[in-house]
Amino acid sequence: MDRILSGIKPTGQLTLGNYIGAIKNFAKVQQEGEAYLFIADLHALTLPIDPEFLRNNSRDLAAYYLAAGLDPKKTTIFLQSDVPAHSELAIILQNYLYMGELSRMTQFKDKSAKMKDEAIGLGLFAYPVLMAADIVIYDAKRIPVGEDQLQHIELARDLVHRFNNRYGETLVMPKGELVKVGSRIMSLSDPTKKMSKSDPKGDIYLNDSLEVMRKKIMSAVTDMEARVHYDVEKQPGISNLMTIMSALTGKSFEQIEKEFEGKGYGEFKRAVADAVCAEMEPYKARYEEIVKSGLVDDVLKDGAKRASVVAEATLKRVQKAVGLYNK
Ligand code: AQP
Repeated sequence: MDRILSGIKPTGQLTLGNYIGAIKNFAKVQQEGEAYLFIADLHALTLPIDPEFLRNNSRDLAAYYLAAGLDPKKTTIFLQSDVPAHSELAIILQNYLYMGELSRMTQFKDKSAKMKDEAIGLGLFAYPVLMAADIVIYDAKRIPVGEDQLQHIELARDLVHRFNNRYGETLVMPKGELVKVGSRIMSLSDPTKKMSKSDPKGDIYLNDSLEVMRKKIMSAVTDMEARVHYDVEKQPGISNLMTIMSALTGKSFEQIEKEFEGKGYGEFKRAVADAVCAEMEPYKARYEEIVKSGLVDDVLKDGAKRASVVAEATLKRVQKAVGLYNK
C-alpha cells in the first residue's frame, strides 16, 4: 500500500481554501493507502507567532481534521514537533539543497518580500528542507496538497534524486497530488490572490458563523460581465465562486453555467452561500462535538508513537547511508 502524507501549518484560523484544497480531500484519500497527517507546528515558527495561540491552534487543527472524517485508527495524526526525527533528518538533508534553489521558491519570495534581510529568519528560508524531511521520512509516495505547495514538492523530488544518485536507493520518490477542483481558492476581495490563513483579506474562516460566511460571499468581488461564466482571466471573482460551488456540490462548470444562464449575480451568490453553509453546518457541529469529547490529546499522543516508529527507521537508514558512525 502506498504511503500518503500531508500536513498543515497552525499559523492562523483555517480557511475555506485549506478545507477545499486539502482537508476535505484527506478523508477520501485515507481510504487509498497508509496515511500520515501532521500538524506542522515547527513550520509555524518560521514567522512570528504567539506561543499560546500556536499551542491552542495546533490542537484545534487536529479537531478540524477529525471533524472532516479522518479516522485516527486508520490515519496517523500527529504533531510534527512530537517526532524529533523530522528535525534530525532535516539537519542532514539541508546539505543537499542549495541557496540558489531555495531563494527561488515563490512562497519564500512572497513571505519575505516586505521584510528587511535582517528580519528574515533562516527557518523561513530553509522551510522546504524541513518539508522534504517531513515527506521522505515516511517513504511517502503520494502528497495531496493545494497548488501553492507543488513547488516545494518538486524541490523534494530533486533532493531525492540527488541523494539517491550519490548514496544509492535510500529515499522514496514523492509526488504531489492536487484535488480536481479547488486546488487554489482565491480571496473573495481580490480574486487574483490566493485565500490564505495569514492574509485576512477576503478569507472565509472555518470558525466564522454561517451568517458571516454568507455575508462574505454576498459581498465577494465580481465584474461587469453580468453572466455566470468560467473565465479566470476575464471573470476571476465569478470563476472563483464557481470553483467553490463545484468543489462542494460536485456540479461541473458547464452545469453551473447552464443553471444560472440569464440569472443575476445576487441569485448565484445566494446559491454559492447555500452550498457553503450546507457543507459547513454539519462540519462545524462535528468539530464542536470533537472539541467537547477531549479526544484530541489521545489521538495526538497515539499518532506520535506510531509515526515515530516509521520516522526513526528512515532516519537510521539515512544516517547509515551518509556514513554517520555506529548507527
Ligand atoms: N487558497 C487555497 N486553496 C486551496 N488550497 C489551499 N491551501 C492553502 N491555501 C489554499 C492548501 O492547504 C494546505 C495548508 O498548507 P499550509 O498551512 O502548510 O500552508 P499554506 O499553503 O501556506 O497555506 P496558507 O493558508 O496560505 O497558510 P499561510 O497563510 O500560513 O501561509 C496546503 O496543502 C495548501 O496547499
